[in-house]
Amino acid sequence: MANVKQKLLFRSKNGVCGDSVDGTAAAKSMSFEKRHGKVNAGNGQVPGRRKSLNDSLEGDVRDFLVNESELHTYDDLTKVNPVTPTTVLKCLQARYSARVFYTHAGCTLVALNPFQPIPHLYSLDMMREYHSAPQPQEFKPHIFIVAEEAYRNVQGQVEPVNQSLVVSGESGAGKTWTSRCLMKYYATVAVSSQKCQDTVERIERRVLDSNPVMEAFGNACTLRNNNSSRFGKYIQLQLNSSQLLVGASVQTYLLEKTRVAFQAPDERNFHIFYQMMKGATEKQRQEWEMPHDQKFTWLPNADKTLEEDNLQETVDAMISLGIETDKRAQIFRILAGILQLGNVNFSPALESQPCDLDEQSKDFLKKTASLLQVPAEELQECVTVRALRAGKQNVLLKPCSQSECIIRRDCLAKVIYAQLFEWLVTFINNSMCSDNSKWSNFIGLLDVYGFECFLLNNLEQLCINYANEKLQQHFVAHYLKAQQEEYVTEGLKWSFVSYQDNQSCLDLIEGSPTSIFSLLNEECRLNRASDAKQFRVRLEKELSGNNRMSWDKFSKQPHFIVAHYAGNVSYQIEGMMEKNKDPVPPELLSLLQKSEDPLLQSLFAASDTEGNSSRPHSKVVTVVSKFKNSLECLMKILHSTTPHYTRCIKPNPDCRPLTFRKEEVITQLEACGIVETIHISAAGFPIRVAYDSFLQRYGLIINTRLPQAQLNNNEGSEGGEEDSLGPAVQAILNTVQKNSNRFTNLNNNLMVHCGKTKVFLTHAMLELLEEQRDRVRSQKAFSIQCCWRRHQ
Ligand code: AOV
Ligand code: MG
Repeated sequence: MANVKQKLLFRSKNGVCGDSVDGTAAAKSMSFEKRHGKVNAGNGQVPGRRKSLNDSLEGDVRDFLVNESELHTYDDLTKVNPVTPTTVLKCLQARYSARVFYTHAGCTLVALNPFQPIPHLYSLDMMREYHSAPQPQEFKPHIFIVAEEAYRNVQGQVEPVNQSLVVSGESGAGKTWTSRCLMKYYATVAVSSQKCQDTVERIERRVLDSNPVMEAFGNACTLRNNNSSRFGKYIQLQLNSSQLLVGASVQTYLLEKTRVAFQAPDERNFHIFYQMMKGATEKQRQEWEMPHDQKFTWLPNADKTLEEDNLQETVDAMISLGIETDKRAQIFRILAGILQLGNVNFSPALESQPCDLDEQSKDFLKKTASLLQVPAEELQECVTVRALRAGKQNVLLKPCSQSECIIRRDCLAKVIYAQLFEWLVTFINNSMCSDNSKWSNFIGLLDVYGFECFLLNNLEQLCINYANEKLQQHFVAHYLKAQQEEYVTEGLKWSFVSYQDNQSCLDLIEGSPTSIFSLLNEECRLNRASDAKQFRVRLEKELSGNNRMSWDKFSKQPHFIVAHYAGNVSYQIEGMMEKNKDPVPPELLSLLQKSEDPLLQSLFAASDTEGNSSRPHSKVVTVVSKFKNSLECLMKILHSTTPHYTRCIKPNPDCRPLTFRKEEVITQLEACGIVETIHISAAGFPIRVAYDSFLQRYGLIINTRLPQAQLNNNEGSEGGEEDSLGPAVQAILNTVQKNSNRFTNLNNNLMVHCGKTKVFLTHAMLELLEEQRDRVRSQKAFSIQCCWRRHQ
């Protein structure tokens, strides 16, 4: 309740268009009608189902009730009138042109990517300004408002409540950028002003330094984004009872490890490899077997210069996190070993002989072996010969074909890299994580890979898009459903705005008993030879009735199409099974266990490593099963926190500064459900005030005050307020209506609804109430003054 009160106070102070940071005077002086429209269709009438994507973007501009020159002043998309995809788009475009990058959309924040540095917008002064403001929401929309709201909410009214900041959007939209910005915010405001507390300082530094390390190892240049996150992460910033940042922990999700050994055309490997190649000292080059003229197959597009290619920054961050010199040396040697391995090629196998290696490849293999500190002959044997168990004792050796050798080589690189990444994440956690007794609450920042749709999509994209479906569902469940259900609970009659529920898509992907995941796992367990074909046949047979699933009849490649909330994606079936099984030949694991490199040894010390178990008869835990489990844990955490959603929008596909492409933006607004959110927020009554609070604040309009006894009584009561307080509330509303000369034809019902325990208001109604309250107060102050003068 106090939350509503707080919002209520803030909203009313300066009206709705709070532009106090750079003080857009026009917004403040704008007349009431102009800001809300004469009769705000969005506030009083149920808008129809939103138009489809294909509707003309220019179509309904003539309906636009507000002056287009003022569009950029609309801080909240729910107040654009009428709310249509076109008007919302126009508003965002106008704001973008005016270099305003943040806009509220009811309960979410829309962040447009400027694609160029805007330093003052994120300065320390700006952080402090938002942090110290009594009502930061009065300021211009900003990611710092979301940050500050979460920070203040952690304390909770009754008991502390953990918070989650969920940042979503497509690849390159600005999720990682935003979550870095949020971390900086908390590392600035949630620290003691007594700087002598060096542990606190160390922690905030470490929390920030976890970013460059994780990004160096987990980000890469893709077609969509030069710094694309190839893993998902959820960082929990741990706060103590004094709201100080005392530690952090990070959970990562599904690193795209295939990238180590395969990079799509025009894409790159993980940044760290380029950092090494470009930033190594002469001594390091010798140590890493990396002379200047060396070419690496797994380092394509190395001529592209990125600001991310900064080895020193990564090393400095590693040092700050406490990764010691020895360990760093081991890490870089292992990485250098992986690069050498990528240059090893195999000649086609001659009859029942293992594939041979040419002289160059032999040399690369030797270098790999020396960097990984494993015997070179064993390394060669492991990648070219398969050991088959026959019975308990016997092992049969079978030479691999050329393509099998390549698979084994790649597998070795992937398993090492993935283990190394895991090790780093564990190290970072140990370095940042505070003792359980020292922190009481957390603010979680979720930054997962955005929805992806390439020409060729496989298991990685299916998992990424599945994660996005899950988040979308959480968003829908949390806000849209909750908002509408509250009307029902409060006994309000309300025609629901229809919204896209993606449960059916999730059922198709992960449901039981039959879904893509269940069939995929089953096929993997059966281990059949012609698995791609079989899988396709089963999908078609068992899921053909599902309207979220389809096939392109003309395509020769076995594939299936899923209708995601963000669009259709075609997934190729070839290779999907192998990726799901993700088998690691036991020979490779035992080779790595024999390494003399202490780090590599510890990475593979346990027999069960990240890949699948080396024991042949153990139950295979597939990639999708693991991913599903980790996402379920994440969803549980999210459900236990108060979420705040930020939707990042990529204004153009080429990452060009300050370029706004309407088609690009509207698709994203539709895909992430923003348009529906706006509809529901605007069509509804976004301000809800309990009867007692309402009377407390507005009682003076009719000269009524809520008796203290009544207030006390109502505090613990479960409804029934309407009976006792309803008439007074109604009287206030009637008076406001009567006094309002602007809204002569105002029908209360358009702007206010009385529920069982709360009054539901539109922004317009709130403003009327506040105006009248102010007027009564100044009249009273005036008469007190007069009275006082008379008594002088
Ligand atoms: P993503 O995280 O959403 O994509 P990023 O956060 O990496 O996208 O943003 C992409 C690029 O946009 C960044 O490298 C910055 O150059 C720029 N950028 C984003 N937000 C801002 C901002 N507020 N101000 C200035 N520049 C910005 V992906 O990880 O690919 O889904 O997998
Ligand atoms: Mg990212």
